[in-house]
Amino acid sequence: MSAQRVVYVDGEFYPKGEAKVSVFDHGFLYGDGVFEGIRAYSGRIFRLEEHLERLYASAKAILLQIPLSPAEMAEVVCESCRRNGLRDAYIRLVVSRGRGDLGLDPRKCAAPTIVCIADGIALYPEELYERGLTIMTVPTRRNGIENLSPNIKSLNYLNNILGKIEANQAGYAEVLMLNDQGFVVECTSDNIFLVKGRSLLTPPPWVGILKGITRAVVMELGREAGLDVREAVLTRMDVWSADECFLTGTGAEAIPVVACDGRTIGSGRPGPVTVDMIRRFRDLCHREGVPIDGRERAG
Ligand code: PXG
Repeated sequence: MSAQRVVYVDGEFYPKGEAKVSVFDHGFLYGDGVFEGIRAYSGRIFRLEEHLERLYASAKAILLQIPLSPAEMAEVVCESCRRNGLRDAYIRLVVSRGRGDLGLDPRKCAAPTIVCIADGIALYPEELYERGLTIMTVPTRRNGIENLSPNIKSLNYLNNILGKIEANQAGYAEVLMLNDQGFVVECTSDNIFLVKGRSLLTPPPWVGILKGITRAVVMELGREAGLDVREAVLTRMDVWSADECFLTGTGAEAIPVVACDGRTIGSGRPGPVTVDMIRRFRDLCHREGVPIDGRERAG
C-alpha cells in the first residue's frame, strides 16, 4: 500500500521514494522553515482552516512568504489525500526557506520549498487510552518565548527532541517539560490539561507553549460539558495533586495521564472528566471537517 504513495513537492506529485529536496535547502541545513501536522477522519480534514492559519502565522513570524494562498494550500492537502486514496490520514505540511547557499542568509534562498506528505496514522496503542500514560519531568527546559518561541511551529524541534531522548532513555512514551522558571508548559508534542473538581486547567500561551489546535477544541468541548475551563500558571505540585490529567495533540488526540514523577494522579486510573473529553473529541472529529472530495460535497 505505502509503495504507491505519492508526495507533493513544489507543485508536483512524486512516488514516495523519488520525493526529494536539495541538500542546500535551508530547512535541511538550518531548520529554517515551518510545518503542520494535520489529521483526516472519515474523509474530512479536521480543523484545516486553523492549521493553515497557524502555518501562515508561523511563516510570518520567521518572515517567510508562502507563495501559495491558504485556499491553494488547502487544495494541496486535499489532493494529497485523494491521490493516495486516504480517508483517514496524517498529513505533514512543510514550508522551508528553500534552496540557498552554505551561509545562513535567507536572502540567498530564491523560493520556499513546499512539501505535503499524506500517510496512514501511527497511533498510541488503544490500551494506553484505557490505562493512561505515566510521565516524568525532564531536565531539558522548553525554549523561552523570547528566544525561539514555542508558539512558532518551526522546523527546529531540537528542544523537543532532547526532551524525547530523555524520555526514551528513562523508558517513557511522553514527558513533561517546564519553562526556565520551572512552570509547567507542555510535553514534547502534546499540550497538558489538569482536572481539579469541575475546573479544567491548562497553561496560558505566554508561559511558552505551542497553542495546540486540539487544545483549543478541548477547551471548547470542556465549556460545552459545563466545566470551568481556565488558563492557569501551573507547577509540578499542581500536576501531582490534580484529580485527573490528560494530554492533547493532533497525533494523540486526548490521552489520559495517571502518574507523574512517581506520584499517582487521582485514582491512578483515567478519571470521568478525561474519559468524557476523549469521547466528546472522538465524536466531534468524525463529524466535522473539510471534505477531502471537494466543494461539491462541502455544502
Ligand atoms: N505542543 C507541541 C510542542 C507540539 O509539537 C502540540 C503541542 C499539540 O498541538 P496540536 O495543534 O497538534 O493539537 C504539538 C503537536 C505528531 C506530531 O506526530 C505532533 C506535533 C509535532 C510533531 C509530530 O503527533 N505537534
